[in-house]
Amino acid sequence: MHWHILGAGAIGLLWAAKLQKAGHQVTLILRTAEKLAQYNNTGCFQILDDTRAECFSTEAELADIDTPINHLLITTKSFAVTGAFASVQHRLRKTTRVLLLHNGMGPQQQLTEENPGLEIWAGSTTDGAYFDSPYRLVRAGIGETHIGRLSSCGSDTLFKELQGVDEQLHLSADIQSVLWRKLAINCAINPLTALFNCRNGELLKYDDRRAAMAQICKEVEEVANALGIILFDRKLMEQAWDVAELTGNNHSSMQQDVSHNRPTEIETITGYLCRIADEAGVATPANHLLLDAVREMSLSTR
Ligand code: KPL
Repeated sequence: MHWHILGAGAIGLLWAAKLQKAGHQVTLILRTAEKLAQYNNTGCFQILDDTRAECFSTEAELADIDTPINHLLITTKSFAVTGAFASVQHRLRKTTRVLLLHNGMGPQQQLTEENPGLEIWAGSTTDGAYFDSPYRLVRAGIGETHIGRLSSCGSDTLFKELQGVDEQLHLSADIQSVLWRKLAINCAINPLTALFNCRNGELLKYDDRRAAMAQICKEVEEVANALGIILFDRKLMEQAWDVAELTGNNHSSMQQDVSHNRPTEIETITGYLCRIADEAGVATPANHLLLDAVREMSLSTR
């Protein structure tokens, strides 16, 4: 298969490497001529793990050319997904398959609704990697990736064709619930770490932070219940506590975005939760407060 990847961040490059190693052809789609020239200067990216560094010479191009795209993977920040999709829409065919692998919710549902004839998949991953210099990625942990088909058209053969790409890749028959579980954890941790400017584990150390987290979790559970979505087989607060503890030393993605003055994913995390809650008539005052607070702190993506 030939995969085009939009979003050359950590997850995009990890997937480029996995796909290439499994024998697929990969092309990165870069946003600007400047980025393309910068990438072509070295013409490759590196992935480092505990034992070795591997180099991947992956092709790269801009979105606005005309060659068709058969398999499209979007790994941009969630607020950039619909724009990224639009930038290559003229290159998609009836048979194109699209896989969306990003945080938050909203773009997956929007693109599926707006493109009923297209086979659209979504996924959620706990894979971890970070850049220690441009195009040099350090593998921080091997996680699991769950993918599932969102569109009613198409079939599940894509999953079979992706086997061999990642041993920790799983097919989900209910990808909406998988996305909700990730959303629930992100609602519980990300905005609070941004607000308190702290590491994930530091949410658990103070009474006021724990109380805020418990209230957020309670409201998220009420929304999920109203929609008939089963989150975890225990309280969300217990699950989120464990994630905060396990990733205790990490700075959440939202805390990092705020501290580097970058746009945050608040609109597709707490913003999505609040919008769905309002539509379902479920009160989420603590999440609304947090949404307003993080909007005030971060660059607008609305
Ligand atoms: O997914 C995360 C994020 O930072 O976006 C958590 C689970 C909070 C880990 O840091």
